[in-house]
Parts: sequence; C-alpha cells; structure tokens
Amino acid sequence: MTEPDHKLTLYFHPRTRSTRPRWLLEELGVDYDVELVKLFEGAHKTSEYLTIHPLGRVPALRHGDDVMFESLGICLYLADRFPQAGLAPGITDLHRAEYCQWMAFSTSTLEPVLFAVLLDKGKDPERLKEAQRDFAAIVELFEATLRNRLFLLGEEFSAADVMNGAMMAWAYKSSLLTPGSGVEQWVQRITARPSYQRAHAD
Ligand SMILES: N[C@@H](CCC(=O)N[C@@H](CS)C(=O)NCC(=O)O)C(=O)O
Repeated sequence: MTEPDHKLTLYFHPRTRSTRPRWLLEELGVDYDVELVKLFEGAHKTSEYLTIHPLGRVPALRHGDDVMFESLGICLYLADRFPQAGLAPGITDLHRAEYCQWMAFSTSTLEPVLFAVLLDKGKDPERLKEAQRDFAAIVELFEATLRNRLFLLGEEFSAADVMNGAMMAWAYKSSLLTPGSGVEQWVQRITARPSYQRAHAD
C-alpha cells in the first residue's frame, strides 16, 4: 500500500493543466519531484512516458508504486491523502457536498466554457456567443458564492480554490473579469499565495 511518505513525482510542463496539481502540492507542503515532460520535443509520446500516461498527456503523478493521471483526479487524491493540510473537507464534514460540487464543476462545467471563450475565437461566432453567455453565468455564480466568503467553501482555502482558481486566473489574465468584482478579488487573493507563485515560477 502506498503510504503518504512514499516518493511523489509530478510529470509536469509549465503553462498546462499540470500547474493545478503542482499548486496543490505546494499548498500541501510535502516533498515531491518534478519530472519535466518536454512536450515540444515529443517526450509525452515516447513509449516510456506512455507507460505513465497512456494518452501521452500531462499531468501524471507517481506516488510510491501508484501511477495516475487527470488533473482533477490527482488533486482529489492528494487533498484526501494528506488531510493534515486541510485542503479537503472530510467525508462527514459540513462542507463535503459543496466541495465535491466545486471540484466537479471545475473540469466539467467551467473548463469547457472557458476554453470555448478563449480558444475557439473566430471559429464559430454562434458558438462563441453561447460560450460567452455561459461564462457570464458562471462568473455570476462565483460572484454570488463569494459574496460573504474569502474562498469557495467559506473562510478556509481548499483544493476547490485550486481547481477553479487555476482557470479563473487565466480568465483574469485574459481581462475577462470585471475590475474590483468579488471574483477578481478572489483570484488576486489566491494567486498571491506563495504556493501559486512557486508553482508558476518556471
Ligand atoms: N483532462 C486532462 C487533460 C490533460 C491534457 O490534455 N493535457 C495537455 C496539456 S494542458 C497535454 O498534455 N497535451 C499534450 C497532447 O495532448 O499532446 C487533465 O485535466 O489532466
């Protein structure tokens, strides 16, 4: 069985979804190695790397003898595996349901909409308009959630802030957020954390 103190290795490339688990690992304050997967040199498609991630993508994580992929899955795993960091409410905790909701929201609802707004520009104007409307509704939802809260779950920072914040930071850098809004302040608050800065240093 993999124990928390077994070696952790993150398969990583800057400015990709692999910054999500890297930010989380920094928040956990655990020792881990970073294995840079040189995407531009095709390192993710080598037979060696395909044994780590069969689809040849980043991120992936090795913990002891266990290997896994999917940024959301990795963040869920790590936050639960290192409970002392307090990044995931426990199974019976008051905030567990909300936590599960926001973790799933990050990749199943927010990510496709934001990608459509930022990356599909010019391809299909109708699709872009629809994505912009969906994104506005998402921003309103975050705004309402954060009205009296520092973080998505309340007063405590959690892995839900990492998963959703990683994408909303991209929206912020792309000038999609209203200056001075609650969402913008939340993004500034969470990206000012040393863990975020360290995870994005390269
Ligand atoms: N749903 C996966 C997506 C992984 C993914 O598509 N990663 C991109 C970088 S953001 C990648 O490795 N692309 C290289 C490729 O597909 O060739 C996750 O969240 O981990």
